[in-house]
Amino acid sequence: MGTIAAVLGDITRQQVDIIVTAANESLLGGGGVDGAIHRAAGPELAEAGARLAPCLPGRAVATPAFDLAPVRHVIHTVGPVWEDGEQGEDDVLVSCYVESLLLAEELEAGSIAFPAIATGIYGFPAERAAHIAAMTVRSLPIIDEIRLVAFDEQTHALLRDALAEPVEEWCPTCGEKAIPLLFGRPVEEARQAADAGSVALGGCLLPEDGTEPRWQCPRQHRWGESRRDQRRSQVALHDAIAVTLGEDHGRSVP
Ligand code: AR6
Repeated sequence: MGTIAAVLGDITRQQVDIIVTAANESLLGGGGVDGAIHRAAGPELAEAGARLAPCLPGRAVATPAFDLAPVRHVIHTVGPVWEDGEQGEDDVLVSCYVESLLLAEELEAGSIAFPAIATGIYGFPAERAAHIAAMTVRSLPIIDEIRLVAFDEQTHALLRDALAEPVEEWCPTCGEKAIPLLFGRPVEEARQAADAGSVALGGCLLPEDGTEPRWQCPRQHRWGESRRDQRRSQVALHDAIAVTLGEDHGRSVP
């Protein structure tokens, strides 16, 4: 497992394999961070984007990074335009981070920098977006170095706090503190975390009643989580493994 950090600065100055831009569906460039990235990468970025457009909200596509080299690729993802929070905006924002991370993994990137997608022109509330960004990348730490780049102090503080926030869960039946529950064959690290008592192993088969429990308490009660909270147990799992392995996430960098 690598590092996930909140960084304050200009994303075009980040020395990483992949920079993510908060694009619009045309991929031709625009204002905000997208404008800065297009200016730094040169006009070929818009030409390459046009060949892949349109890109729907929540999706991500990659192009070369042109003049941003040694950055190898720009990933263009389109965030949700904020309406009232009831139009699926959260899910679209989660999808921006997930799709970008999966694409970066396919491109064998060792490092990636994200801006605070959708929090500028698209109007997504900053605190809610920071929480979603942090929880989503913590639930899917498949790139060695992940930077969440903030352009202002307030966003930096929100991201830093969201990255450091412990994920805790208590049993709805008895109130005891829970640990994340893992089904399937555990990788060696998960087995070690289970030996240390910070992860519960559920065995190879999911319960036949169709439920997918994600948490377990010391009295063996098991329960799932709401769709909205889906990623919390995943984050708890990765955190427990990191602690077992003695890794320091180093989650905040000035
Ligand atoms: N480095 C890092 N972050 C930056 C930079 C920079 N150089 N410049 C701005 N930000 P926005 P959106 C921050 O509006 O809300 C474009 O026109 C900024 O402070 O860039 O997803 C696209 O083409 C904010 O926190 O993206 C779309 O049409 C964050 O980046 C539309 O805007 C995102 O703000 C997308 O809007």
